[in-house]
Amino acid sequence: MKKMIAPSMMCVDFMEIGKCVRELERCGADYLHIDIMDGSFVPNYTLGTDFIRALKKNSTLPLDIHLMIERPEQKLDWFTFGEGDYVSIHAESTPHLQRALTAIRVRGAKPMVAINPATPVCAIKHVLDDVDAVLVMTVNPGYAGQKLVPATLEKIREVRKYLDQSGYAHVKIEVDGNVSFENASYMSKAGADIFVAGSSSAFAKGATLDQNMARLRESIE
Ligand code: S6P
Ligand code: MG
Repeated sequence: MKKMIAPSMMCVDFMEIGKCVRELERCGADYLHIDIMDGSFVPNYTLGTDFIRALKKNSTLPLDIHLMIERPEQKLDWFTFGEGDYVSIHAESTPHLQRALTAIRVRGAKPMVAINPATPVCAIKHVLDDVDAVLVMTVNPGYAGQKLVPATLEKIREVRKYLDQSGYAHVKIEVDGNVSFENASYMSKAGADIFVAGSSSAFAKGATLDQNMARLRESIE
């Protein structure tokens, strides 16, 4: 399976967004990862509905929308997404997880279920028919620039094994949080397919975006 990179738009210099999106298209980004935070499910606010609309209008890259919001099933219509886009929602964010994932599929996008570092793998067991991917959070969601929670490396391995053994080998694994050049290589070996690239790789200081993307590509392949 081809390994994919999804640069995190919350790590972009907001004064240079247009230029940066063009560069990401040129240097082979597979998705644009967009963090949506509601100040309740996570202790922060980040990007929003207008930002997604602007990206949809100005880039051909598919989106990877990460909803860190309470009760996402009540808010899906606020967002612009469609065929080819991933939309992830957290298992911890709603008592109606299956309903919410189905609603994403009905709207034409690829549903992804996300789990926080402390959430056990069994939380995804009964929604595997309803997802195209599982997002294993490798930090607690809310901020860029955090340190990897080490136990999540083993968790990636556990999810991959569980998916493969239970007839869901086609379901991809995304990793998000401190996907540094070094960590990305371990994550890849553990079975991750989609890598959210933030301040510890694509946007790391001291090299160009182009150089960082090439280096990340090397560490995951
Ligand atoms: C965190 C968010 C992430 C961050 C990404 C930043 O809550 O979901 O997508 O943007 O983790 O990457 P880094 O390398 O700064 O951890
Ligand atoms: Mg994210």
